Amino acid sequence: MSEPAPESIERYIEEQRALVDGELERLLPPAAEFPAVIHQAMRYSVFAGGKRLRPILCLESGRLFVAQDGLLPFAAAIELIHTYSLIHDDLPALDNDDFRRGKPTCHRAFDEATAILAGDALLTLAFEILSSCGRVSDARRILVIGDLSHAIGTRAGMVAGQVVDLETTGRPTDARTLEFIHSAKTGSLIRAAARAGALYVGAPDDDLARITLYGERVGLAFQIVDDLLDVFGSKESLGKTAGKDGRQRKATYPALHGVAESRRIAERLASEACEALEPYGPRAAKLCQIARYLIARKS
Ligand code: GRG
Repeated sequence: MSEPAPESIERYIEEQRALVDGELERLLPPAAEFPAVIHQAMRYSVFAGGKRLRPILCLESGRLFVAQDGLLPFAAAIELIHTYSLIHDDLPALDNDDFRRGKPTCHRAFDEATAILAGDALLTLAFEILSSCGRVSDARRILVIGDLSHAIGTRAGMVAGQVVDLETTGRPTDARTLEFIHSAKTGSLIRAAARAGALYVGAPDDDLARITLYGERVGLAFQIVDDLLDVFGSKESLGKTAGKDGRQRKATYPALHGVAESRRIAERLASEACEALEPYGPRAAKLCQIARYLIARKS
């Protein structure tokens, strides 16, 4: 599969990020709208930074099948769900973090009650957007909403991963449980983002299965790299506190498998993600390049 040079994929991702940011700006209530503090907090966390990986995957997977732009509000809604999860993950009762996306966390910049409500509000707004925006049949819209809801819930979804993560912190954790935590906590939303694009454009089952495999591999690889960055990254490069996993005695890939093996696993997963899309040839080059870019990232 012919792939664009890394510098061109970086430029492409930057362009897509700007597209998503424009849509987020359009969809979020203005900061001054009553009651202003909640809209300020929502906007603060959404626009604090962020790679916009999940919306970009959603857009790109839709484009693999059909050239269209009606998917943009769906992609932006996925970023709102992701930002909700970050705000709640940073709360004192969960990870108790002071920095996110290079800035004080939402509960530090505002207060804990506002941060909880801002997370709730972003999650709720996401589903309002998913149910009303875009140009898609009701049947496909419902498929995407159902799929995303499942991905962030308690049945092998994001909340399930977070719960098992909390339960296992400080305890010996086997490889299977660790894979479950990472795939559920982080992988399931990434997988659902990739699936959302394909579902939105009505991709047939065979195509959906390939995109699902791609999203699954990218999602797990992404969290393994996140574990590695926690060991080797700095607060400046990551925009969040580094070295926390070790201090909290969290189950991570480097802790269980070692650094070199964790990197090998992430690289193998990225290759498997690309292989899943081989039937599409050069059309899938961007998705493949994004998978490789994500495991080489430094933030
Ligand atoms: C309902 C209390 C409650 C919790 C919801 C918080 C939660 C469940 C789950 C946490 C999920 C989570 C935060 C997983 C970590 C995923 C991860 C690696 C996030 C960082 O993603 P990036 O690097 O961040 O894409 P940016 O800032 O670039 O968007």
